[in-house]
Amino acid sequence: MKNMDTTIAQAELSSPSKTNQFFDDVINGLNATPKYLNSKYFYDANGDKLFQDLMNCEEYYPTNCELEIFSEKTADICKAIIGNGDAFELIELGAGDATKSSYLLKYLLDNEASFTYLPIDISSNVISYLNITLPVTLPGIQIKGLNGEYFDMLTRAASASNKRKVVMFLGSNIGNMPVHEAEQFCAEVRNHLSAGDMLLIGIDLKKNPKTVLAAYNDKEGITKRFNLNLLERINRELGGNFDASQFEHYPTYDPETGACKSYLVSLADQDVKVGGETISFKKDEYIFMEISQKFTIAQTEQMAKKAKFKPLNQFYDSKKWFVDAIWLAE
Ligand code: AVI
Repeated sequence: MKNMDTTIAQAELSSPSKTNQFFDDVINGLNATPKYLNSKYFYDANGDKLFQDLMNCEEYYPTNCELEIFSEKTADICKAIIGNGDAFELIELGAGDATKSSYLLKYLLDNEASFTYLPIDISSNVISYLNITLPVTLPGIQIKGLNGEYFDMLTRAASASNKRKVVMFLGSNIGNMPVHEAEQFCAEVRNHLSAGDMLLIGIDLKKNPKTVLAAYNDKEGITKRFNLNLLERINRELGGNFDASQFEHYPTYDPETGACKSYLVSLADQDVKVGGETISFKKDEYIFMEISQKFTIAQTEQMAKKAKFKPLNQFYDSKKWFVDAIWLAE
């Protein structure tokens, strides 16, 4: 769960090098024109809790759509990844609490598929949690959690065995990268795989623009707090003095490009201190906070092909708002 990821993110940021990286990224982003912050820093313990609340709020549809796919299409997804029945490694990038993948893991175990589950997470807490809990909830599972950066761990997984690999990257996390970065990310995953390996990727699709915008502009104001929390996190961890009440959350969705973007807009001319640095804001100046890109199916297929994957299967929720696609490494 993102919840766990982020509780974790905070614990792990307490190491000096990670705190310095956080500080450097914040200062670089706030000194840039236009100003930006990296949404990967949303997930401290508070951000984690807020994301959990978001996933339960009425307007935020992606989590429920993907859960529906994993719970209703379990057999079809598993058949596609089992293929001819050879032993394989099921690798999950950013596994969190493995709620969605547990549907697949249970089906694979019940059907005596020969596989090892390798969750990869930047958080050692997540990995310890999965190593301990999954053998209890899913008896018989072979699990080897890998704690570290995605691509370092993929390299390690690839060199540890020559079994076929099925990589999962769920939750439309791919949408939190600008399109060119998302394409590079998919190409990098492909570079770590061999022909015949697979990527199972969860992607949020273009839909009625009002539905998308509402998901990032919920009535309860959770998304707003989720964004403002990053300013508060900078105060807590980097000695900042942001006054969150002097910033307004401004979400946008462009149905033409599929880019859903969040900004924080300064309500006044103001100076903010972060560590020893002073950052000046003009009234109405904005900080770009996050992109949550939405795709057409044609765009997902184009992304697959650019990264040298062949799109094999597409599994949709009943509203066709979200897709979990299987791409074959050629
Ligand atoms: C984690 N990620 C896919 C979420 C999204 O939909 O972009 C993060 C989020 N931001 C605002 N609401 C949810």
